[in-house]
Amino acid sequence: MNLLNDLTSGLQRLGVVSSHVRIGVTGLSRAGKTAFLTSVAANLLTRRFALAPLGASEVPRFDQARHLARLAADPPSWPERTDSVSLLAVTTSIQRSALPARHVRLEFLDYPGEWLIDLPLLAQDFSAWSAAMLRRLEAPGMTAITRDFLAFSAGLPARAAADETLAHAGARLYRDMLGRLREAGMAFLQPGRHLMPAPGPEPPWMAFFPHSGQGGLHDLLASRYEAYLGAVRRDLASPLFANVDRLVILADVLTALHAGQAAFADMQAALSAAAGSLRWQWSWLEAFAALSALRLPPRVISRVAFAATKADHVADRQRGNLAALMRSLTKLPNSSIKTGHFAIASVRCTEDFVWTLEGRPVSAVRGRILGQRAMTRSYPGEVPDRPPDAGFWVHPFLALPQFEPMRLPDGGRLGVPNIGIDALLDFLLEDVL
Ligand SMILES: Nc1nc2c(ncn2[C@@H]2O[C@H](COP(=O)(O)OP(=O)(O)OP(=O)(O)O)[C@@H](O)[C@H]2O)c(=O)[nH]1
Ligand SMILES: [Mg+2]
Repeated sequence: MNLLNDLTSGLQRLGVVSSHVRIGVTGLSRAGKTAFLTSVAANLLTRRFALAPLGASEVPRFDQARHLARLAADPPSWPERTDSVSLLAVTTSIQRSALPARHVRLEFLDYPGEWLIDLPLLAQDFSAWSAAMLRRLEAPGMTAITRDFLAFSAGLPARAAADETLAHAGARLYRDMLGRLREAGMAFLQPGRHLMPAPGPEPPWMAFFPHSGQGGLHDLLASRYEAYLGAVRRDLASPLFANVDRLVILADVLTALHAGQAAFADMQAALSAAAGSLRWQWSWLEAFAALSALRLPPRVISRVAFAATKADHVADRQRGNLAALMRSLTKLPNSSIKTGHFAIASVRCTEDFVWTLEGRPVSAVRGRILGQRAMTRSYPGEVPDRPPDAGFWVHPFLALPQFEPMRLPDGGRLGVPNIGIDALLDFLLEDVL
């Protein structure tokens, strides 16, 4: 029976009878995940793809129609924040010469960014994580927000006893601080689920914070940390996560450039930790599957597309640099995963134009700011093609205006104007379509 299953699934994976591809879309908070999926779906629907039913799936449906209707409304509006996983499926049939038609089903999962942020935890024990986290909180540019928690932490005796009141006070202080760091544009905020707690009453093991002592309090927090990792592992081993073939990792690199050196360094650390943990995560899953002989081995991620989003904030001439910058931020350890790097705008808001600034022509963009009638010009600065050195931060990268999406003709049924989505999908699906 198992052999038969293997054979059928093998044929399916080879795409002889049908292909079923699951694509995870993730990225740091506000990276543009929902806008990306809305645009991908709208554009696929103009090309012989149809929305597919989700059957008995336990994952909520990605509300494509609603997101698209908002973008196509007059005036248009952006999607609301999302804080849970959702699923979008599309299908098509491909007919090639004399071969039977091949059925293709693409499933896209909109993952909250916290999922990505928690991956690197799986490779660290509590002491290693605490040391790394406390170090990050001491970085210049952070201390205005982290001061109170760091003072609390420094005041704890190294051999503090296991004390529930203390554990709770510390956990509350720590979580408030994470929230404020997020508001300040930081992204590498672990544990991610502390900012996105699961619905329902909170289990006691959620109450922990980084601590570098050696006493009973340390052991209590360490056991909670392990319980937390257990929840992360259970998520990953659930069929929902384990069957992902390909991944799209989005990052709003331009906003991080504007937010300044500390925020940029933080995003860089988050992206490289996430990229670094990809290989490790999947080898863990394989080991898990080998133990449970009743299941097929989970698929291994074969391709990852890293994309810098909102690239319509800069002119075409700068987008090559933006993609190169994304490449240098996301080096994967030697692995068999194919990677591609892109600068994209899922929902294009601007057009390029040449602006004469102080007698010199610069490649700028112009678009309508949300709620305004007139066009606004914008030239935020030169995009560096690698992580910038200290000199770059002397002249700050300017703020990015909140542009309004271009008006969509025909309620979005003709697709969504974008930059670079086709190239990204070509890379991701070239062996399938
Ligand atoms: N100019 C421009 N802005 C964009 C684009 N895509 C997203 N944005 C902006 O980025 C914001 C966040 O986009 P979302 O798609 O909601 O991001 P998200 O990653 O789903 O955010 P969360 O669900 O809150 O984590 C939007 O409200 C827009 O202001 C784009 O292609 N161009
Ligand atoms: Mg979202």
